[in-house]
Amino acid sequence: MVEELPAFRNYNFMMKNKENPSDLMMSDALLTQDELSLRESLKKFVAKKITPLLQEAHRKEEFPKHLVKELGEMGLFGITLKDYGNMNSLSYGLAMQELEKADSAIRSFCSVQNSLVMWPIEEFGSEEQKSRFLPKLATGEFIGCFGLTESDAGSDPVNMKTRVKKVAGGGYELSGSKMWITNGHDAQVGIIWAKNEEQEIVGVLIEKGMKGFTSSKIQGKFSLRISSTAELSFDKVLIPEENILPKAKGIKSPLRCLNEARFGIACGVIGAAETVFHCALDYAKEREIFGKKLASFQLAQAKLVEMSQEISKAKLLAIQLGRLKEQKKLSPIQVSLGKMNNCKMALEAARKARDLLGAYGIVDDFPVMRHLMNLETVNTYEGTEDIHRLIIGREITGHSAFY
Ligand code: TGC
Ligand code: FAD
Repeated sequence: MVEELPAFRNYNFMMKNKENPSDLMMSDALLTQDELSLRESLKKFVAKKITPLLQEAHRKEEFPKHLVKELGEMGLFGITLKDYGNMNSLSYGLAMQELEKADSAIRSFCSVQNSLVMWPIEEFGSEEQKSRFLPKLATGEFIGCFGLTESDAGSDPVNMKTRVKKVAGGGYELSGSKMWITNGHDAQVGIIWAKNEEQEIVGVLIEKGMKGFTSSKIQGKFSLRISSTAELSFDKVLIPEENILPKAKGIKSPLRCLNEARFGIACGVIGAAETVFHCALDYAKEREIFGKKLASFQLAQAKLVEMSQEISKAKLLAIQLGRLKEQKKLSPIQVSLGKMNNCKMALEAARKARDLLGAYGIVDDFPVMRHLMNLETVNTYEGTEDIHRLIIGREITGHSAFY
């Protein structure tokens, strides 16, 4: 008789981290006590204040607006800004991860407020603009939005049609439109990217109520239903000189904002993947098919293992992105790799989880289909999966496949 190998005699021996099958590489060991504590407090906040609202909000296609102030009170706006949260980059990523365990729309709200509105005001704004907008954005009294995409300029924002021109008597006139703008219908302030008469891209602070500025909420989305998405129109909106971001110049400026948000997404989507994975794992352990537990079939295990493997790898990738960012060594290429890899990973995890749940996978008593539908958007916005592939392709081959 062949002698039994010790590793197989006690299979638990390999699984010291048995309590968390979505962190097989024990990435938590790489986090500081502060990072772990932040995550713990957000976990409780999400479970108590957010998770119970999701089914109804999703059915009604409505963002629970009363949450905005609570998110502000939790310190979730301006997380990394010196005069506000003053936390490190990875803390921001971990916060996005906890929020996205609930729903990508909640994380989106915070991504926009942090990375696409507060960060650019801090980075490109005047002192007056910072004191006018940042305190209100930090508490949630103001909601912000970021308008780069147009109906005919998505992956190629440099082809935007929105224009600002100088007017006699001072100030500028803004004309054009923006499409698919998160929080655009609810925002008190928005950063709108437009070309000036020299064909240079500039950042304009638009405020609710400005004459000629209208917004309409896009209805009937199958994805990110809890997020409010809008089309914005500017019909010769008069913009005072003090609403132009003085330090934003060229396409590079909005792309730098995207680096911030893409990092948050690369971390955030791991949360969605963990939710669908744990849901599928619990389900497979309970569900009986052909007289046996679903989890005991090899094909089911293969799906669960791939999810666990990819989530565990994605966590290490996210931590490395965060640490490089803190050391100011993170390149846009690395951000693209993280956004592309982790969004694809989460989307594939959600598809596998949906499959494992069979028919139950399509109803909203389980969070799986909601996450799956959300992740289709997350894989598209902030640069589609293929755009990131081409960004990396250009870097490693030296050939641009864009034009
Ligand atoms: P390209 O020639 O590549 O670059 C022009 C200049 O910009 C620099 N650059 C960057 N700088 C910082 N960060 C980046 N990520 C950068 N990418 C490029 C570059 O070095 C160059 O600088 P310089 O000094 O040499 O002039 O520009 P391109 O026009 O060829 O564009 C390339 C491309 C396709 C990669 C870019 O346009 C792109 O990333 N497209 C994707 C568009 C996108 O992601 N849109 C997102 C809209 S916002 C959104 O989706 C919010 S979702 C909100 C929510 O979370 O709910
Ligand atoms: P397109 O650019 O038309 O792409 C269509 C397809 O063509 C994609 O598969 C793409 O990968 C592919 N493709 C494009 N170029 C190439 C190429 N060179 N080679 C090969 N394939 C290519 N934008 C904002 O500015 N602010 C926001 O707040 C915001 N929020 C959003 C919220 C939601 C819910 C959604 C869905 C979108 C949001 N967006 C926002 C817009 C988002 O960034 C764009 O949808 C995204 O950049 C893609 O642009 P597009 O939809 O025009 O697709």
